[in-house]
Amino acid sequence: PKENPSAYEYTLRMLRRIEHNPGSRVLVVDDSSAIRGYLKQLLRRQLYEVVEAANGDAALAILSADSSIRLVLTDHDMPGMNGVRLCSEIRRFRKSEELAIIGISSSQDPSMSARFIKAGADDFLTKPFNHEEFFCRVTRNIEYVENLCALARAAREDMLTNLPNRRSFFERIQRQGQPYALAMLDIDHFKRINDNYGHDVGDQALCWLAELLRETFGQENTARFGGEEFVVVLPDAGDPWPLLEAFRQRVAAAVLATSHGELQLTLSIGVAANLPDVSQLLKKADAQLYQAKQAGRNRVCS
Ligand code: GH3
Ligand code: MG
Ligand code: MG
Ligand code: MG
Repeated sequence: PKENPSAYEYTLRMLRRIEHNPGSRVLVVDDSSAIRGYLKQLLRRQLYEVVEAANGDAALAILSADSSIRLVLTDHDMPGMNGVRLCSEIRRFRKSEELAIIGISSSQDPSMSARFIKAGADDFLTKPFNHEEFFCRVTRNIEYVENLCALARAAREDMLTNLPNRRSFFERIQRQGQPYALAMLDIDHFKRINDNYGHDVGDQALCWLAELLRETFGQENTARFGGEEFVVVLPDAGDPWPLLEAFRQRVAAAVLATSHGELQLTLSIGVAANLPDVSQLLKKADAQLYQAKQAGRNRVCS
């Protein structure tokens, strides 16, 4: 048994990483263009996309504009802001869960690595370094951040439709405060779709509806609340009924193509607006949804 992963195993890991995280990028910060070029060439061998910055200010500007960067490699001695200071500045707006930082320095100062890590770096490399060490530290740090991002996403999104889930709906309310109105949408006789066409066609119908919700109200204003039940948040004051009625009509008129041929479905919708807290909004919308079902389905009650 081998103690270290072989080159073959590393290549497999690298390909798996690229397959799952095609957009991960690395930012290289160094005042020397020769060193930036050298690091870039090493990183490209591992198939990372590389972005360069010649100083701390440029690095901060790039990071504020590009949230797909997963790793920063930074030098310490640079004109203007040094690398340790840059780490503290980055940590003001990018947590360790979304971005790793590796400090790199040739300084003989034995406290250099501790200073980097106290300022928010995750790891440290002393120049000159050996390629294998560089490779291992970069891979380890990127994998760590990518796993955390994947976990955060799994906790936030429904895995079938990729809409925000119930937890994320309540987090959003906590963050952004009380919405003016909300609607609860439930597919009519959805059980029949499953029974007649199979569960996979039911899944296709849910995905189709999720896409239409996303397109109409915006991903951040929607959530999959339960099986075939969705919630839409309407932040703007104004009568929400016509918006939901238009959506209901659009769904009722649509013919969706599934693996089992063409399919139609209808929605019952309950709407609530202008109440003091979100639990009252949900309660009212739920009661209105019940009314809509009772009154014969395929309608909006408010
Ligand atoms: P109603 O008009 O009263 O809402 O009737 P309904 O059949 O839509 O309601 P009911 O609550 O009886 O059934 C909901 C069904 O949704 C039952 C469940 O199997 C199905 N369901 C829940 N989650 C999923 C899912 O992720 N995929 C599929 N295919 N079906 C699901
Ligand atoms: Mg330097
Ligand atoms: Mg239903
Ligand atoms: Mg239901």
